[in-house]
Amino acid sequence: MRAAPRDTIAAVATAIGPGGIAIVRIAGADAVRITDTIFRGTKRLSDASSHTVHHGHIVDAAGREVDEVLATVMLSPNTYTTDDVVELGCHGGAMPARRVLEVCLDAGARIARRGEFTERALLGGRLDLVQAEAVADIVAAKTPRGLEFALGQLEGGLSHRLAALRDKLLAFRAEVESMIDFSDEDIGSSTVSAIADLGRACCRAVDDLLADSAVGAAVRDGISVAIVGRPNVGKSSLLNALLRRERAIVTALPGTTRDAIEETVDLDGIPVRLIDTAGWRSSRDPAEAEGVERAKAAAAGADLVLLVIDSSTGVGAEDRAVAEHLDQSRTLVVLNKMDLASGMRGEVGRELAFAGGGGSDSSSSGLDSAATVSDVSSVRVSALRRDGISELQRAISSMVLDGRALTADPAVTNLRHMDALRRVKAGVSRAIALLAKEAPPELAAIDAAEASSALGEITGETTPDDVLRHIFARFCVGK
Ligand SMILES: Nc1nc2c(ncn2[C@@H]2O[C@H](COP(=O)(O)OP(=O)(O)OP(=O)(O)O)[C@@H](O)[C@H]2O)c(=O)[nH]1
Ligand SMILES: [Mg+2]
Repeated sequence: MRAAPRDTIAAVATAIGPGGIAIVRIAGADAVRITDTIFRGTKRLSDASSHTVHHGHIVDAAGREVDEVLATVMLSPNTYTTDDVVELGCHGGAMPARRVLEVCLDAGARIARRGEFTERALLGGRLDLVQAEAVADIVAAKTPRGLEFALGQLEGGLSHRLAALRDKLLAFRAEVESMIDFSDEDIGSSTVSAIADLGRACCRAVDDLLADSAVGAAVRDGISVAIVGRPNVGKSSLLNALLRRERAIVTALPGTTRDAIEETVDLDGIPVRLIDTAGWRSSRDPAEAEGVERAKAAAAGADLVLLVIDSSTGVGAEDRAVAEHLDQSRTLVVLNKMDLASGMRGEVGRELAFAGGGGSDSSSSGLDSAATVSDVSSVRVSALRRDGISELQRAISSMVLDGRALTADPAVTNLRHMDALRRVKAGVSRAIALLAKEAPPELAAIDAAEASSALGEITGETTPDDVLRHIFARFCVGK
């Protein structure tokens, strides 16, 4: 994968379908020569200067006109892939770009793999792996906030901070390795503690990078929230209230919702996939029974569960039966129909026993302040009147972000980066511990080297090829 020969690749770079224009991108050593064989314009593209646009027609091998195009010529090295690139702006729609691509392939270009243009930018040293991944994040961004984070990453925000960490880590490694060459007498305890200080500085830098990464991951990848509860408590009404439109059918009859309904909303920049589910009850109707099974599966798979209770009737046996399946730490109780409730007071925690994550009577959770544990997180709303919905939204984000501020601007958004950074810290910490125990410095050097290699995986220096392939498989063709 690394030493890819710069053969000439081509792909349609725009989405297939009706549109104003469509672009076929050609990149490689022969990009201009190949395009010249199919381009008829006022001048040959080989005579064109870099970054110029030329009007003309694409013709097939039989000399038939395929489309009228604008050809943009961009010469190496100041191009997206770093090699010569030609972009053919065709008429929009599915056919013109597809036909132009076919003619390019007949003329000697090879169809590009997913993400291959960006992969070449990586191989050409124009982007590091973090920036290449940011390109995919830009394409996949689901909220304006997600786009903002990805653009910051493409512009090198994270790469610069990782470079600073690498310098610290190299200094630490160099000191640890230099200890190998000295005899025990030469290494005083003050030397060891100075080296350990360097290591601790690396750990602090990792902690800084990881701060607010949960926010970053939520913004980049989104979260899923399942709305569950017994029939008729107002789950579908709540979905509609959160979406601010009448998406799901609401009726006064229990058992209205059968299949799970999913919709995504932007909650302070976090793409939240809301899943409205069938009311939980045992039913002989096979369709409803299947719906209940799906509701249980949605609750098990969701990042957060909204357990909806009808506060006009209070907590009953059916509500308790639902709660028994839920993990309290991932559950937010929504007391709906507050407009009807005469006075249901807090303390719902005492009436609900959850499957896990602590409950009203779970002294086994290891927390000694049982009083606070018994108070499950709950929010009062009226889905019908749209009251309390913004409080609910705030409660959702604060649970997802574990109380962290939504205004934080995280450095790290990608789970792969988080995992590698944790391994950097683990390696450095192990090395520090070995030094403190006066173990042979060779052992500490191994751990320090592992930390370095984990850091290199983030930027692409030491990323295994299968991981690279996996990363680029996420890309679109033509990117
Ligand atoms: N007064 C009042 N009625 C509500 C409120 N929320 C929902 N309802 C009513 O409760 C009934 C059931 O609402 P749905 O949203 O269909 O309830 P559901 O939980 O989705 O029901 P199933 O899909 O059958 O499980 C409807 O008549 C709604 O208008 C509320 O906040 N106040
Ligand atoms: Mg419903």
